Amino acid sequence: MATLLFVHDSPFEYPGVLSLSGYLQSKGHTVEVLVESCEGAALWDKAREIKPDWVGFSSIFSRHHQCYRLAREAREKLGVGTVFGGPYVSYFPQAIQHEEVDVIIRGEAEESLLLFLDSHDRGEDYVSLPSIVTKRNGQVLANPPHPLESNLDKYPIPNRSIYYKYSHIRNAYHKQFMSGRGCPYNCYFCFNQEFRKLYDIKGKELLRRHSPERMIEELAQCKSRWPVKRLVFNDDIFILDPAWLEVFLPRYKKEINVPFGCQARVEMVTDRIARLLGMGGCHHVMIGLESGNTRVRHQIMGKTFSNEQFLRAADLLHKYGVKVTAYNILGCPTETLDEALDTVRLNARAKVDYPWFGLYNPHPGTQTDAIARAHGYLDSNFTVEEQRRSVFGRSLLKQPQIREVERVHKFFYLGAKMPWFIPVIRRVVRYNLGPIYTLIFLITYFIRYVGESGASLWQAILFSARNLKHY
Ligand code: B12
Ligand code: SF4
Repeated sequence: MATLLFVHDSPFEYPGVLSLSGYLQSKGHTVEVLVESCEGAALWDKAREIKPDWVGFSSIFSRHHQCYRLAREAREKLGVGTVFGGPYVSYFPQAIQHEEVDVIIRGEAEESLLLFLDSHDRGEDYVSLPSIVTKRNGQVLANPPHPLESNLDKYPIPNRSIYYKYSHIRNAYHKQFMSGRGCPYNCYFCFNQEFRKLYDIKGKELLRRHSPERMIEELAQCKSRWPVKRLVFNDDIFILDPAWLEVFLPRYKKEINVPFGCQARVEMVTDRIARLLGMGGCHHVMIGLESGNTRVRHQIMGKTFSNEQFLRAADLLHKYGVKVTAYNILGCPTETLDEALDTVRLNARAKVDYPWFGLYNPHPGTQTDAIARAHGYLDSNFTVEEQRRSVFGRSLLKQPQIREVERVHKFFYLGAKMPWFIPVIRRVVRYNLGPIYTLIFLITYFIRYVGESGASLWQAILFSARNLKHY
């Protein structure tokens, strides 16, 4: 049976890689993961000992350059083929033109990767398998995706030791879980539009979930083997199905009883849901507010709830002892300085506990990106490949007041926690104070992280030191 080695640089578990490895292992293939930031210089020596047939890369937009670099190294040091998957190459299959990318498997890949490894074992050509993008004699060949699996319980509980052999992933404050896949919304800036296009799906077939029993089993198994202080459900909208929560959360409280975080959509936070979450031991709910300005949120980001709905959702969660994390994006196409400050103000009014704040990163192919291009705020020849910037540094858009908005971003936490400071921020951001902005951002982001994660000061310092290079 084939041996597949996943390599990535970031020091945390990737739920997609966990799911793939659990499924492939259950079918008899050998799967290993090596994390560069944990292995350091020993990475390729360890890889050689594993003797992989293929090296796999789980690509994410803005981390894609790291995947290319590691793939070049893999080919040079191991002399084996490279297979890419994950959201980046799924929506940018042109990545196959890179010399170091041998094969791309688009979309959810449990079945197609299994078919690929099976065909390797039989010594057969993979070129006609579903979801495959590859190149032959200078020609790019791309096949339609394998249909989505509707029964997620078909996939076995992943073997987390492929990651938790590393002490700082094992001991990290959050452990990541997915109870379901898919989102029914269509926000203008989000990858979900591209996901739907890939599968040509309009309805609810996109939404799939593990049964409550299977999810409890996975959590219990993890808790019995490793330290679990907090966990996060990374489903796009964890609260999508109140009936599922009614069954799952009481069992979770009884059998798992670990504080957790989850993602929610404002319109779906009702009194019943907030109560259930509070009773289940939910520590914080992450809500994508994006912008506190109605024009920007509705017309540029495609999220059509009102400010009042957001305030009500935050109140309900607070009423049941659940903290609120709001995801905010500053510097969206056409956003002015005052509109950016509206976002700070709304976080303050809602008493958001952990405001998260990034700068808008254009994703070519999305509606928000098209708005930026239509206004001439983004170079027309800008492609997703060039994107190297993190969401914390500078904006790529060339639009009025963008420098001031970038500086509001650095003061975001202070404004959201001390609204009386917002008029001062409005004045200060006219001046270029150089690294002072960065320093304020780093300190306040650190404070935010400690609060939300519950990490000890020492752990938070270690975590920040490891992740500073992503700034
Ligand atoms: C969990 C999560 C995280 C986690 C874990 C990241 C990870 N690499 O898995 C954390 C919180 C750390 C994170 C961070 C970031 N994330 Co994130 N994250 C998610 C989230 C919510 C769920 C991902 C998931 O586990 N899905 C479930 C699994 C089953 O699906 P999957 O990961 O896509 O994997 C399947 C396929 O893609 C494929 N596959 C995956 N890997 C591979 C590898 C091979 C070889 C093959 C063949 C197939 C394959 O098979 C898998 C199983 O079917 C998604 C949104 C979403 N709903 O997908 C965003 C998402 C993946 N994140 C995104 C981004 C941009 C980021 C950040 C860059 C944010 C930032 N600016 O800092 C960082 C990057 C960190 C990093 N180094 O990876 C974007 C990616 C956009 C894109 N087009 O690439 C997404 C889609 C969110 C969005 N709305 O746009 N993220
Ligand atoms: S609700 Fe969230 S996951 Fe769903 S489309 Fe909008 S931004 Fe994407």
